[in-house]
Amino acid sequence: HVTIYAKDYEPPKWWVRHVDLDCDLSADKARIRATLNVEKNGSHDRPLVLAGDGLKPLTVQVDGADAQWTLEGDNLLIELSGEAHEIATTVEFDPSANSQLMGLYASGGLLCTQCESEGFRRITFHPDRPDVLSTYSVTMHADAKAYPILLANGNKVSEGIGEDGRHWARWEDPFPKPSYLFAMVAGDLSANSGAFTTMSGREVELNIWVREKDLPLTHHALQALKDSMKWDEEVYGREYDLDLFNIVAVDDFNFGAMENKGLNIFNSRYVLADSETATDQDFDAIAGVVAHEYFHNWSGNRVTCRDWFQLSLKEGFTVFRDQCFSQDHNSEAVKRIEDVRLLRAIQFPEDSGPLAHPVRPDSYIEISNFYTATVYNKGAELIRMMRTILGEKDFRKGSDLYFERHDGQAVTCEDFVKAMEDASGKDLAQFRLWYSQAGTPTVRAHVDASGSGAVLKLQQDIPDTPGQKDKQPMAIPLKMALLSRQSGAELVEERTVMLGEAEQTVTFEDIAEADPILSINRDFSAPIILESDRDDEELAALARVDGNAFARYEALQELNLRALLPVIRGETVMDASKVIAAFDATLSDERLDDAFKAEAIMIPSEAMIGEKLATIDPDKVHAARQALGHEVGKGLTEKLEQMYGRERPAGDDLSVAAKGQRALSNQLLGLIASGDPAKGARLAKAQYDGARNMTERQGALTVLVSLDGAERGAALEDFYNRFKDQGLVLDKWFGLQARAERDDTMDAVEKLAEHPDFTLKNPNRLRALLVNFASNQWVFHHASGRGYDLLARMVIEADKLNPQVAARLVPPLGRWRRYTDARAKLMRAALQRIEQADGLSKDVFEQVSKSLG
Ligand code: B3K
Ligand code: ZN
Repeated sequence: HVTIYAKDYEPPKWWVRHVDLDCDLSADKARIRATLNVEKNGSHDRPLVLAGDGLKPLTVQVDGADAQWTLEGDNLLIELSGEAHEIATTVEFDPSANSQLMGLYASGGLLCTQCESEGFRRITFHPDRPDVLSTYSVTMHADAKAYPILLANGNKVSEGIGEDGRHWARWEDPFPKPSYLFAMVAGDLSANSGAFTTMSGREVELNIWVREKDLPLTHHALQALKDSMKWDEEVYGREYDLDLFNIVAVDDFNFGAMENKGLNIFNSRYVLADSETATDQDFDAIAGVVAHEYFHNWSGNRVTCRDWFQLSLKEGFTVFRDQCFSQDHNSEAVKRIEDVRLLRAIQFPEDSGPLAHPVRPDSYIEISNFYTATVYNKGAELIRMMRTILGEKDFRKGSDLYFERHDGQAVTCEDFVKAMEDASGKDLAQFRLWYSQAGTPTVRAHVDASGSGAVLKLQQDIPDTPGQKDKQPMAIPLKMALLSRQSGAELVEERTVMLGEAEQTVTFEDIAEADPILSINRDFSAPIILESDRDDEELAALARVDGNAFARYEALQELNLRALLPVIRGETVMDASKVIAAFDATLSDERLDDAFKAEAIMIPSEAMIGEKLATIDPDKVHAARQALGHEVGKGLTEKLEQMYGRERPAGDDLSVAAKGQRALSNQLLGLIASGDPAKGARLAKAQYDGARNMTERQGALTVLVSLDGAERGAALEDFYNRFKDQGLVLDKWFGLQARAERDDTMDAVEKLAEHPDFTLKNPNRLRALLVNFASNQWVFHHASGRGYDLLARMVIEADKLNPQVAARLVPPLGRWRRYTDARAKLMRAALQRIEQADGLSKDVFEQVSKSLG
């Protein structure tokens, strides 16, 4: 398998100015005739190289005449004599045999495409690299009955009836685009349609295409689309550019959704929802993904990536944009807390493990493996830090300049930073290290106060990562304040301190109090690990009085960890008193909203606790976390039950307040059950039986699945019978059981993998069972190694069908260095078994070989 290096980038030898496709489509045969107008780039005598993946050319013509060609591996080479030519090729393949779900494939009676990153070469021969931009015209022919709706990018310009019950449609996309944004869909679809009038007064037709029976589930997605269009006009001055915007939902999809120009294709889980079948979290995720894909129209499509090493250019920026959209439509602090939790749960482990890579990677074997939390979520943090450093006004100037300067181009992360620099006049030279240096910086912070002033001492340290050692200090923006211990008043008002040296001190004068408290990395202004020597009293005070909600949450998390870690290390027995007092104060604080309280009383997950340990013993982590939950549940019984007993909002009320109330209520139920499992089971079963929406139902079941007693089985059985025909809800049934914290979960997961409703062919179903299972630390790391065996077996099986999805299951095994010796050995053995499997894809090969290290 070949490694591709960023440093080897060369501009394309040939441009493709226009692509015309004629597609004859049926479920088991697609015949694609492509006509490319190519033009030499500069002066050279190199042949035209068109990438293919599993294709054989049936015909190859140059300027209308049959031409000489050769195949080099999968690639088609054609010698050309002039400066510009018309190249026509024909290929045929079977979409129903495409289990990789890349290129053109069949899903639930539909035909649809997925091209990012390199799927277009599975449809036709083409350079298939993002710096080759072309206009497209596409003619689709298909059976009119089986495929009444024919969609592609851009606008439909003509359509007609053919012979033998077939029909056709012709689409044109006037905006030059890279091939990864190509899309077409054929199927029996119905639309929930709407309209949006843009800021310059143009009317845009909006359609959410689904199977007819699913139409009632599309309202939320359509509203989210309208909200996104408005938000991008207001916040970034970006207007939609075509007269039509289509979204299609498909059941078999490798990830969340895809931003194809004018024709977004979505995993149906990010489109379909009503309150009976989707949780509040699902609703919010739908809005977030709809926004994300819509925002790509500017950050990704109008301005795209020069090469795939620049992936974070579009993904980091677009994640940042969707995070801000969701912050503006919900509780701002709570959305930030959720995003940081995700970053810590997924990106931090990635950054400290064998698969660590910079936000702008230097090399890859398979680019699909780099759609990671580092490129996406840490990438978003980089954009957020730039906004913090520049301020909102200059940041907007920078984004305006970026879009204006690069509209219609394929550019680099460097171009983005340069636009920010040019618009603001600020120097971001050192900041650029965030793009090239992998690893999560640790920052140590300490305050010395004398009674007349205070000195903040800061230190940073960036760990070695695979292929990178001895790193340079980074530019780290730290939002901080110094607070009065008594009143919480800001003795030093909030400001952003730039830490740029390995060690640095900041002096504050005229501080009357001798003992101010440090509030730092407010709003998680930098994606770092903070180590501070604040004592428990200081943390408890911060949790109570800090004016920054995020910082209050952080103080609570830290208090939890301080109760847990010494117990796990065997240094002491559990003392939950400080956590109990802090939770109590938080729950009683009337200035705080319910959504925040729900976050605040969440005990860190086992995985999160593990992150804080050099060597993880999952049994000890589990036992300590259970003990803390039990103490807190017992210690706060009265308050928890009283708050849990409050009246609930209407089942279909999706207001921010109602969502917050339900979230809090479900957290309270969890703590009650931790304190008193029997009572918890009773209350949860009652909530399950009386549930008026999926948030209440799933909340109850989440608690029940980890408990003993008859209630558990009864609720699980009811859930299955109620929802067995609704795939997206059945996914929840698999996921909930895989997340159960029980000593028989390992058995249950092995059984579920044999369940008639389980399949490796549907990525949602596969992830529901296996991703949830592999993130259930205590269960997955079963001392017997059965968890590793099961996952390895599944990776090998799944790889035969769908390498991209299989490769995503590997990282949990790659964490072996962090676990106790016996487990580490078993994990390595599982990786080695995968490595030795016949016909391994390059996707899985890359993840496994790097994981073995
Ligand atoms: N750009 C797509 C992701 C494509 C993943 C390809 N392996 C979805 C998104 O980030 O919006
Ligand atoms: Zn994206």
